[in-house]
Amino acid sequence: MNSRDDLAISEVNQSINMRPLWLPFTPNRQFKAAPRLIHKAQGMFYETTEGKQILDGISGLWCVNAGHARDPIVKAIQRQAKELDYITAFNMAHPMQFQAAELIANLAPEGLDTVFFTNSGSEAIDTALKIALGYHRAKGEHRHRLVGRERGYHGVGFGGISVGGMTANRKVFSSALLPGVDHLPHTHNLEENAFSKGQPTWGAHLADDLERIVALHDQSNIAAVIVEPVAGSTGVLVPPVGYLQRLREICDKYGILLIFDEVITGFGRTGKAFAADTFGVTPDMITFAKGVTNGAVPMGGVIVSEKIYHAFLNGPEEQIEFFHGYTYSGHPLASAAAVATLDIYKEEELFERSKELAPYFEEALHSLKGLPNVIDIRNLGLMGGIELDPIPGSPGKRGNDTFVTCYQNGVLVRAAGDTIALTPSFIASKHHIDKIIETIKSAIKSN
Ligand code: PXG
Ligand code: PLP
Repeated sequence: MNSRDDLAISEVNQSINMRPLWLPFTPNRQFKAAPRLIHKAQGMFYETTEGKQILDGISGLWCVNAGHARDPIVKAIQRQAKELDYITAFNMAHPMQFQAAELIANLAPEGLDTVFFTNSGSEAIDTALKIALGYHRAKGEHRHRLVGRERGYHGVGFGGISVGGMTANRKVFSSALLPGVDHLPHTHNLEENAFSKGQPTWGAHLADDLERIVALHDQSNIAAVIVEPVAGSTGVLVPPVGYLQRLREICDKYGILLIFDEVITGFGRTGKAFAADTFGVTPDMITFAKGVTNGAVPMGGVIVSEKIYHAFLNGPEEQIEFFHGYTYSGHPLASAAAVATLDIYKEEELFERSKELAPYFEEALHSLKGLPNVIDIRNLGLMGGIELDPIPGSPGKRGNDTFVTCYQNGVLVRAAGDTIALTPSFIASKHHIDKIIETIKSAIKSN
């Protein structure tokens, strides 16, 4: 048998046995028939196993905010692997995870000061939902109901899909979803808000639906509301002006915890550390993942308010306060990657750079208005969505075809159904934005 090194790069794909791997969120048969394989990344670019350069228009998957293969992060991971590979997270710890927690807490809005580590966004959501239930119980209340939102994405755990609102992710599992969950209406409305730049002006009143849910179940039963400040996965839905403020007010009125799922919006995506800062609304908890390590090592977590953390500290000191945790919570490699990543964000002022680039990105995106089948364009910070008119009877096909054409032409975008999502790294130059937009333009014209 050939060793991999003996093979020409173009032969590598054929030499791989693709059968044993089940790829996530992927049409496996179609993919394996025409695979897209990446073996290297640097800065704004991927390299395919055929040696072709692909401009990354989506920061990996909304995570590589500082660009690929950043040297200080690579070195920090290497150093950490050599020094301490693993220590149990239960009743033991290592110094780096405290440093990571402190840096994250320092970036978080005032009052959110305690970090619980997980390994992914999905685990962060399950953790936050459990903290919400535990908080009310610790206070002697038995609030157990949770409120999510239509079209919300909160990962793929049973908690996350229960409060989430992505039909395809829920329908097969509908008999096993958490009980006691209501959903707010989503905020997407083409008639009122199509082609809004930044926050749409119509729709703050949609938050008032929470009043209806409170009236239905009584406030004494409702533990928490969870929303993405800007819905990402569903195709970039920007909150209407005043909407998040209204949610905060209603939660305060009834003693309901407000959770912002900032797995995508965290770490500079909206121009500030968290979308909570961008919108001037402070939740009681923030879930994060992705950008915390620049995508280099899996890590997620929940940032909770002082009030929540202290509510758990009500038993004897030798008693575990929260029966929850993961084998790899605060893993040394992830913690080292997080510290190095947060240092880069600070040293290179990347959140400011994200903010500075946003107006150029906005103009470039909206230059696609008027192209065939473009029915909406939405944006906030370095998040953009271009909604295409679905082909009748084949929802998602136009989006997927556009994604494939862009890839063939050297640009990676993401199709969320028929919405093309763009989320460039904060190190992108205007030239990169231009190339991404030009490639999408010709793909839209040809599909
Ligand atoms: N919450 C939000 C808001 C997310 O965007 C998760 C939770 C789950 O994180 P993990 O690490 O468990 O995947 C996410 C993840 C897309 C896409 O197509 C986005 C995500 C995942 C998969 C696809 O935009 N975001
Ligand atoms: N399943 C079994 C059998 C386990 O022993 C464990 C952890 O010890 C888990 C699942 C959970 O794994 P993790 O802590 O990585 O989430």
